[in-house]
Amino acid sequence: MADSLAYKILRDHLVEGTLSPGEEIGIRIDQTLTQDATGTMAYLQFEALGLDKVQTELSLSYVDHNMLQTGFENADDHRYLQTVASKYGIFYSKPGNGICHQVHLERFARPGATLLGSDSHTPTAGGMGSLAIGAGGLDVAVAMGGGAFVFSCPEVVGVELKGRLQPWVTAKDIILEVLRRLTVKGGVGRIIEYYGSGVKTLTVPERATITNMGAELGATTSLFPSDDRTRTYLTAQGRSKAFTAMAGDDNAVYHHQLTINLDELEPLLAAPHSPDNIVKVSDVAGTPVDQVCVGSCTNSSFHDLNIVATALKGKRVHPRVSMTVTPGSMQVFEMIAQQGKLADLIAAGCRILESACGPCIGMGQAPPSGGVSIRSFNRNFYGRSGTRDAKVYLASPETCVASALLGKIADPRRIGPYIKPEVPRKFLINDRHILAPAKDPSEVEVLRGPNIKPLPMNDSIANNFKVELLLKVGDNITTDHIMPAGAKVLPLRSNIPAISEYVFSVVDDTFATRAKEAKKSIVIGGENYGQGSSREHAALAPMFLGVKAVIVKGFARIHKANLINFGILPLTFQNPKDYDALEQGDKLELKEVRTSLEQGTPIRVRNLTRRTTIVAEYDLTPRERAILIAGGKLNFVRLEREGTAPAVEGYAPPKPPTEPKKAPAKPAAQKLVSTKHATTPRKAAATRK
Ligand code: MIC
Ligand code: SF4
Repeated sequence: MADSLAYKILRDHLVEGTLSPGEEIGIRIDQTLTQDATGTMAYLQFEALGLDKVQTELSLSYVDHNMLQTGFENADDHRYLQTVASKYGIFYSKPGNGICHQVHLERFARPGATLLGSDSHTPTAGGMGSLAIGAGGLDVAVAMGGGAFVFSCPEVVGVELKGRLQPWVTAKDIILEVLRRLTVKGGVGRIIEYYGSGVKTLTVPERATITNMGAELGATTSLFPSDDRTRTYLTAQGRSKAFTAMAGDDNAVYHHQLTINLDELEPLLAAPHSPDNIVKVSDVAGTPVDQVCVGSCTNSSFHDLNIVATALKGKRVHPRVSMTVTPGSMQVFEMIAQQGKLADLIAAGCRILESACGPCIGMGQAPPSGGVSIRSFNRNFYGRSGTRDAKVYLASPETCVASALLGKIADPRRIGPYIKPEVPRKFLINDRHILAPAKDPSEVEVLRGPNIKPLPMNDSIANNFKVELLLKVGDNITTDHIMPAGAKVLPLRSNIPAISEYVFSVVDDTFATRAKEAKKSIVIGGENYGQGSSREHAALAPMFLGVKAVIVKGFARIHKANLINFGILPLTFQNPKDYDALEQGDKLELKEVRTSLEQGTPIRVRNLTRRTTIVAEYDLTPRERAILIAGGKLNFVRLEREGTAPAVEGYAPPKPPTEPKKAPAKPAAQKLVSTKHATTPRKAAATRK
């Protein structure tokens, strides 16, 4: 059968299962990346695996999120990350070197490679034909140890691009159009693959804007072919050897298909508070603007800043607007400096920020009360900017700069003739701030500051337990609701007891106190629960507070995997109407949980307050059920190694080695995660709707 590019790359890396949507598959991971806010946990987990060295082709540790150093915490974490990287064979990109996804695209991504990153925007590298997936830190730790990445085989959505963008209409408008059509849950369980005659009109950085923001569709990843444009980009990055031409077959079969005619697109915006709340710029033009921010991993390439600087040259940012510009990497920063574009931005009144996530993750630049902020970023979730009543819109850098000049939301087609950006024939290459690992690891001492607290562990699951329904939330709850970020909370990412105080604080600041009082609790939610970030803290911290299960109408992929990894039951309502019959404060009893998981049957939930019973289902593979019984993945990996993994119907644990190894203290990487477990299709699970 004619294959999509996604399935070609998956097939090349397949180590478990068969490529059939919904089946559990395992793939070999070539490259990994972490960023600091998820990286500290990932490396603590990697250390817990007891290996000498990472087993991947390439692993990188970036520092780009926790850049404010108002206390010792972030600086201590950076030092831990630098030393742990040096010891275990990982390259370290220093703070200031840039945003992980931008730097990875420039210097490391390669067509056809698999990349697993502990950040949901890892699919940025899909702009270069790399199959790049975001995951929780624990999954990345396992991949660094040589273990397969195990997930549910996605369907592939083919997006045909036709024609050519009109002047001032951009790649950002393409992904906003995809979000308009598919919504923030339209990509769940799917890979979005772009093809068609319009593809060749887009440069690699433009493609990367589209694959980056594919994360907002909830997609497993997004992917472009690797073609002459890719070759040009890699050559300009001095990496022509990394080029391979790759594309889906001409008559590739896609599970779903949509076509976008680029000629017909016009500038779009995502209005507050969701990336799929799409409006035309012309619909809201004239709305006064208080802040404009250009940057983030979506739109901070040389291409983007070049356009912004050229549009601002000799002009002035409107007096009512505070405008920030963030170069995505040291490369971009140095290039705009050398070419005089930085001076143009400064002269126009832009506030230049260091190459990092910054305002995108609430690290400074919170807008004024009730203010309107137009950002070239990818997320405008409620509260994420740091000002709860701010109205954050997402747009292209072009729409941002037009709005900054006029002081109101403005269509870039109004600010003059289109500036055709030149595509650099050669980028400025300077990898001095990417540190290679130590030649002699024994000389490296891993330094841990007092902010780094041991990883809390869960217990294996009980058969019956009583819980309090602590919180009932609606649809599309984001990880920014569950575990907020921002300048105050992010420094606590290595300290679960401290960060857990902020769980759900955006919606209910009594949650942590009530959870500790209740000891065992449960949360109820609607559709697409846990969309957004890969932060496993949104599972780890609730686990620490005693949250035993979450019952919702539907989950986002990475968050569901994180719940499983930390032993929280991800359940769904058999009858969605039961959501209405449950109220905050209800006392519930979950019956025969362990037995049900062993047999793959639904779980009965008795409402002790209302004297009713509902049924909760789950869409879990036998291996995932075994992980939940063990109380999470770390316990499970240990039990599997000891040969005492939980007995679950359909799951065959690997046989323990018959002869002890010569060096038993350091198990071989491949043994850490089974490559032999059963691959019973999800569809066969008794619990399937
Ligand atoms: C985000 O954009 O929400 C983040 C911050 O980059 C997260 C990772 C994190 O929470 O550390 C993500 O996208 O995965
Ligand atoms: Fe950083 Fe924002 Fe990109 Fe997340 S979305 S990696 S916070 S720039």
